[in-house]
Amino acid sequence: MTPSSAGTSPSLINDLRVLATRIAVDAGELIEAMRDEVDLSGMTKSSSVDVVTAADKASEVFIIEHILAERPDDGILGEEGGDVIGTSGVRWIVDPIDGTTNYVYDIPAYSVSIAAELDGVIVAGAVVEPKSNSVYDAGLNAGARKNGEPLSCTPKAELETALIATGFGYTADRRAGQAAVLTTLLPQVRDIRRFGSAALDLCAVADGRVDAYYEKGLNLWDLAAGWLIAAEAGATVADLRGGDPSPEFVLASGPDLFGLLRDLLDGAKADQVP
Ligand code: LIP
Repeated sequence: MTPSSAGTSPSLINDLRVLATRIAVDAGELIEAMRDEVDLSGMTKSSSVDVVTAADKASEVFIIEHILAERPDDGILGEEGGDVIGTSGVRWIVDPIDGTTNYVYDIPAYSVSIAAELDGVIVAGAVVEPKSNSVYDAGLNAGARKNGEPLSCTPKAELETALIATGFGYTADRRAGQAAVLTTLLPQVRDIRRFGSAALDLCAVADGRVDAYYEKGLNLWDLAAGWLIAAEAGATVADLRGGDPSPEFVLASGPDLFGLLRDLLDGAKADQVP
């Protein structure tokens, strides 16, 4: 369901937004404090290049503890396995460190991403990039902000001068397919950026630092908060088939660019790579 159709009370949305932001800021301070202890031999998950660190796990434990201290009846879905069944109808979707590879290499493009879903609709979210103290937040039908200032995506309406962010999966066959898509796309746009954090890519669309972002193969925790932030900044956020974004595919851009980029990516079979 797109984050635009829930009839949720504005005060609840604001409460969830404030809580997500506060905890994401505090978790960001935690992972920064742990950053210098990280070694490159972090544990791996889906492949030898899909790393997870002690900081990922410590951040998720911290976030879950602080959410449940305030809202003990809520559910939680966490990237590192911190799943909690709730009874309130609110489910928190947590990426304790999005951009873990950047975190391990100390490249300043990693984030804490926390979203609140109510009855299946994302209604509040926060993404914090701790290195630069950048705090993005949004509430359903309540706008998106960066460090308290309102956000708007770009009005870009042509491909030739569009700056496009994207990302790549962790397996060789998917990366080969994604490289083939890039070969089609790159000659037709201004340039490509690969920052390494989907949450920050979506925030970059929201604040106009890129004109669009697409990726195949995200998890819901990579996507949830950034989706709302970009949508509340005026972007269209969807898959290539007229549906909501999902692990299958996400494309986010201003409304006037979306159809052009969707057709180009559809022609390149971007959502059909392995
Ligand atoms: C990352 C995403 C990024 C994608 C990476 C990875 P992680 O999430 O934010 O957009 O390209 O492959 O999935 O694994 O750092 O939480």
